[in-house]
Amino acid sequence: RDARMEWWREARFGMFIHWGLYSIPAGEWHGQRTTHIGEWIMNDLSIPVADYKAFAPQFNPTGFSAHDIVALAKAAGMKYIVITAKHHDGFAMFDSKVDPFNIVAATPFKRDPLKELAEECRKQGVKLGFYYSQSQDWTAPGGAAAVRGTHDKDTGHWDKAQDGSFDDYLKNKSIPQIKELLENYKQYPVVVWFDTPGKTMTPERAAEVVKLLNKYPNLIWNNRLGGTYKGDTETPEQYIPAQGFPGRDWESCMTMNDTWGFKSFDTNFKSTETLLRNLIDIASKGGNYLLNIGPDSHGIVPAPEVERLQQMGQWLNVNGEA
Ligand code: FUL
Repeated sequence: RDARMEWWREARFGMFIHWGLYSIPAGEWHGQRTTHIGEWIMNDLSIPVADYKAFAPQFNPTGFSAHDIVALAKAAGMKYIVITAKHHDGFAMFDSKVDPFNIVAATPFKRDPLKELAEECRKQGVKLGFYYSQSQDWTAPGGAAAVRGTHDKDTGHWDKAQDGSFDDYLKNKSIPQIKELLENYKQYPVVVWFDTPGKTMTPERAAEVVKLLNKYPNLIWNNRLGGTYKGDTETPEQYIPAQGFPGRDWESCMTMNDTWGFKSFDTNFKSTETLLRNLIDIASKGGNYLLNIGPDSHGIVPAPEVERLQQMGQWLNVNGEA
């Protein structure tokens, strides 16, 4: 098990990418601005399923360049990338035969960014992992939703179209899509990053996912699958643990501004100096820094993010050790 973690322990610095349909509303829907993180807009503004799905035919991010993103990660000194393959909104950013609500089947773009990233990562020598929201899915019938605001107190749902059986969702969408992700990208993913299991991911249900994961002995997965599984890595979010996690591998994931998914009006960026201090602090405590970028609806990485990553790389070139 330790040999499997070796590259990850040495990596120290990775790129998180939150990118999906939520980059179209970019924090604002029907004149209302969300005060929360951009990728949660469907839930926070109670957007009906049909309206949210209608973003797909508008999604044509022709500015996306896997080459440039991988090169940017490398220039920053990052050793791996983790991208949202499917976030809580249920939209797959990859070619999925399991469910047509995906970037290849439902958009004019028709390209699979995960495939393009996998090819570039292979060429440029960067590791690639996939984030997958295994439990929350706000557009698939039966998918879980964190209970918020005026939504149903049990299911968290706000639209009849969300009614359904969670077990059917798990069996017919979530697990089959995880399988697609594990099978279709050659030597990637090396990491699967689960999220927000909630109470729906019981030990029995999580065990169904683990059965699949166990077929990939080199795979690293985090502590957010659910049930009683601790996974390989602790995932402190938006903070640096004062003492690290003695005896555990860990990775602080953080944003540069105050959102993961692109928000057009969030300009509250941390300075390059702060980001470098975070990296050094985390590395000194034995952790990894998974620093997020949020490409816009054209697939373009916001300029303040590019600038900061380039500056971090320049500093590391002079002062870093690897
Ligand atoms: C959270 C998610 O709900 C956020 O949207 C984001 O993906 C963050 C990294 O994890 O729990």
